[in-house]
Amino acid sequence: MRLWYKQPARAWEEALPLGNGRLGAMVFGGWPTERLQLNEDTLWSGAPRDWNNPQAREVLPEARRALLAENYHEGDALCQKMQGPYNESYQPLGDLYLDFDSGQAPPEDYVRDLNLDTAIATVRYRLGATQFTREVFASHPAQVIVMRLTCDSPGGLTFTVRPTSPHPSTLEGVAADTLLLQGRCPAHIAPNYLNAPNPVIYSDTPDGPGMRFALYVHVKAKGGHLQTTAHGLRVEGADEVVLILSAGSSFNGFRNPPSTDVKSAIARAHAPLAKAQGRTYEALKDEHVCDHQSLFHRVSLDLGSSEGEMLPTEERLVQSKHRPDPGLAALLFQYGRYLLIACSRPGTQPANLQGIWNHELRPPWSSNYTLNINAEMNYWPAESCNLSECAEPLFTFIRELSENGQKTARINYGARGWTAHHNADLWRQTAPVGEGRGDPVWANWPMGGAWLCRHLWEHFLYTHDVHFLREFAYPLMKGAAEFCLDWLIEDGKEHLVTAPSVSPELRFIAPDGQSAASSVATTMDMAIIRELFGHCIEAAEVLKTDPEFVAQLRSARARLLPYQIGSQGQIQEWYKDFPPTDPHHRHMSPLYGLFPGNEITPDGTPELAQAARRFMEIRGDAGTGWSLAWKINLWARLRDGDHAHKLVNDLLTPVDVTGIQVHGGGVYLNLFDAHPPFQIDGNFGFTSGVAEMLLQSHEGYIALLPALPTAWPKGSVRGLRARGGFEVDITWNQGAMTGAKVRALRSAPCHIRAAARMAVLHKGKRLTQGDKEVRFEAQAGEEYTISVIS
Ligand code: FUC
Repeated sequence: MRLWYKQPARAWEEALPLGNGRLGAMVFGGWPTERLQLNEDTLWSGAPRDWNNPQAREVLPEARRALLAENYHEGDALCQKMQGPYNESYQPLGDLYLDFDSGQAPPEDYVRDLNLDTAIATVRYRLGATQFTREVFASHPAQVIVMRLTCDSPGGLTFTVRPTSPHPSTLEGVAADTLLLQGRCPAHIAPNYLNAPNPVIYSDTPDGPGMRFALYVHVKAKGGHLQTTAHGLRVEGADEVVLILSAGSSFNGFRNPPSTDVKSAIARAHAPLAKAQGRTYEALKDEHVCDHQSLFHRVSLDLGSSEGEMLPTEERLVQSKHRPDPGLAALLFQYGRYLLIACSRPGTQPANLQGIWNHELRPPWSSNYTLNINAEMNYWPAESCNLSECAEPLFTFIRELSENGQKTARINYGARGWTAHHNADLWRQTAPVGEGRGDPVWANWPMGGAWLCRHLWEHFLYTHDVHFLREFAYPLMKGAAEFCLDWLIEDGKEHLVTAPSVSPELRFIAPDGQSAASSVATTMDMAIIRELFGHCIEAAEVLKTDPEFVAQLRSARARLLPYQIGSQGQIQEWYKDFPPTDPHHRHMSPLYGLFPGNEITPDGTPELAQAARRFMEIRGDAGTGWSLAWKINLWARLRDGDHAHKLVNDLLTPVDVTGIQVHGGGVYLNLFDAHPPFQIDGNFGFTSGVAEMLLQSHEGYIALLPALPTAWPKGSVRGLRARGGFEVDITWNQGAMTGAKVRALRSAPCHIRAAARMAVLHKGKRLTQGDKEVRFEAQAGEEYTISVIS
């Protein structure tokens, strides 16, 4: 459970990520200069504003008329008239540099690593006869980043501590051992994909707009002495040094402009520092490791060992292309869990396109929350991989989005309920962006809220938390469904359809030979709405509420335009069988119902499953990082373990740190997912995909090893979660299950399927047995052993 390297990071994408949900650090491990690139998750440009476009409401009926009359280009032009301003960008906080005196020869025996099991990054090297060690971690309980530097010759540590920021900032020594950096973020940033003359705007008045932030660096040295300089703090001849970093912003909630008084940021940064300062390094470290392991240790995965384990991660990645290394897939699986723990904890912001790790003022796609796949993919592994509480930030985000989304629904479309489009940010922006020139194929897509709601329902399915469903989830789901009810229109042929409707983010070739984005009732729109209505009906039944609303949903659901099968036997993407502009496009939108949805299954809907397979064959395997990850999940749902495994391998392709590509996804040397550029969704989608290969529970039963590839003949997994409230362990050998354990988190019927004859044992007593299938009544808190019988 370790990523390790024999040289410092040469690029940001080689540095190792640490995080406590809120604070992030990328550790470079350099010599003679160490760099920790720092983030705080509320640091964004701008402030809330009105993104809605009242003109949209007048344009909408025209757009609908045009699209129902098959005038797609006119429809696209009208869609653009419904757009509003672009949203803001996630911001870096700064960097902590440690400048070591470099008079000597370069270090020997250099190793840096990230231990996923302890969430500690370590750098070790030798200079002459002296051994140096640095350890860094981001503590969730203490809300600080801690670094300890040691060496084995007395007084051997001499360096300057130098915090900087890419933003306008000031640095001062506030005590003999403490530095305070204060700064401000831009008042506005134009997204990186726009050609803007003046893309990064800072206010130049002292109390002008822009998020304020503060970073404390506290230095505790054993031996030697400290001295404040113009650029930082000089440590001279110490035996051991502990640095404590604490940061805060002036974020004032998504509804309000951030305070322009830096005092609130300073107070936020100071409180955890004051507490941590008085504690020993060992106490902080033990508390951190214990907290991390309380989440991380819930799941273990063993896919067998290989020679690759002996290699530095970089070489291992390259070698895995020639020699099978299933352990590397297990490492990347756990890395996804590690990253989710590090960037999404109750009370923090949800994971954005880069989790919390960003060093650029204009990060790719603003380091947004993009809702037509990416933000959702970030949370795919949360429930299945036993990190349910890490999804809390997403749920809060959904509730907050619904507030602005109600206004967007009403102002832009005259609709009830709430909606969100493709882009969202810290300010919970919900309207279509694009300023009248964005391509409707991504901008004019109002299904973000509806898609997000599946996470609320899934949380209920995994936990059976009725209180959560009643008080939190159902009202949000209902609001999203009300919007969809109002958004649906009659097609004049007995069906309810959506218009304008795009299939993210693929344009089609219209009958005149020109490409177009918008049409009517794309397959994905219909799938999302059908699913949301279905979930609302089920939820209302659990809660015994809203019979009239349920009746409305039922009748509307029955009239939604159904799936169609296209001329090549594939799930059809648009309401007509248009040719796509890019047959190998990265988005798998029409297969929403196969994954993340569960409407299409090989047993339940064999024709659709076959058409989904055909769709995947035509689309091909190549894609961006997240696209490869989506395909792992999709092939797993088709129970084709070998094809899923091919994509597991494809994603484990090392990618250069250059440019944006749409067919060349993989991972960077620090195993961050490469779209490219870095986008964390593929890490989370990968972890989810591996879990789907080993266990599925979306069809009313627990399927053990539904898509085990031949490349993983022997292994074990412990602690995966199944819907219904179960925790499951499985072992297998020679490609066949050898046993399993099920722990019931609640009393409920348990229904298991696997390719084996099974007996269920409880406290040594045989409860039942069956061929390929067993059912029993599970009692809360009890463990059941599934043994394979011949
Ligand atoms: C969508 C995708 C892109 C990228 C961006 C952040 O627009 O189509 O590939 O992932 O989001």
